[in-house]
Amino acid sequence: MDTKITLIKDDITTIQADAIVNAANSSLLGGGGVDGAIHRKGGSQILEECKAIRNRQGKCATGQAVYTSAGRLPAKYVIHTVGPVWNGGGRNEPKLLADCYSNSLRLANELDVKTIAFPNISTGVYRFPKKEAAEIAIRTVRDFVSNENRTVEEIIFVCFDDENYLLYKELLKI
Ligand code: AR6
Repeated sequence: MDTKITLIKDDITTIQADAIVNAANSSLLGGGGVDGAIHRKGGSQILEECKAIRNRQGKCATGQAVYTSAGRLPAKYVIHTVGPVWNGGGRNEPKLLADCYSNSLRLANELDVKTIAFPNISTGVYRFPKKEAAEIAIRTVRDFVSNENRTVEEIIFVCFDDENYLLYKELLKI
């Protein structure tokens, strides 16, 4: 399949994709940053579904992904993934960040998702260096598209801050 990889600078809660990805924490119960915006604008339905997941499986481990509906957001699903907290890079952070992208895309395939939007996972409160995070995100998404993808036709990187947007623009050469 010919999958498009695109870039925009926007608020991910406004994106009309089949799935948007949330940079959650392992509690799945909300927080600040993009997580706060998704729960605030999406309404209580998302939190109710997150609580049901907690009751079923407990916390969500770093690098893993789960999904809920998107409540009042224009998307169909929210895929919640837990990025690593940056602790200097020696605690498997790069692999765990790559896992966030590949596990979210695997879930997207299971859900028959055609368009998916990613925020810049771990590059806010979790302090992952932005350039390294962008390189990992792009490499992992491209690998997935070449090797595993069945359903996704467009992957959108949604940057919120100028620094990330310019980094992605440079790395994607678009
Ligand atoms: N749309 C798109 N991107 C956004 C938005 C938005 N509305 N708001 C922020 N960003 P962060 P993390 C960008 O801190 O580092 C939460 O409290 C932001 O510019 O949201 O993975 C969770 O509950 C940054 O580039 O997530 C966790 O506890 C990127 O989203 C913790 O933060 C990620 O920043 C997760 O930290």
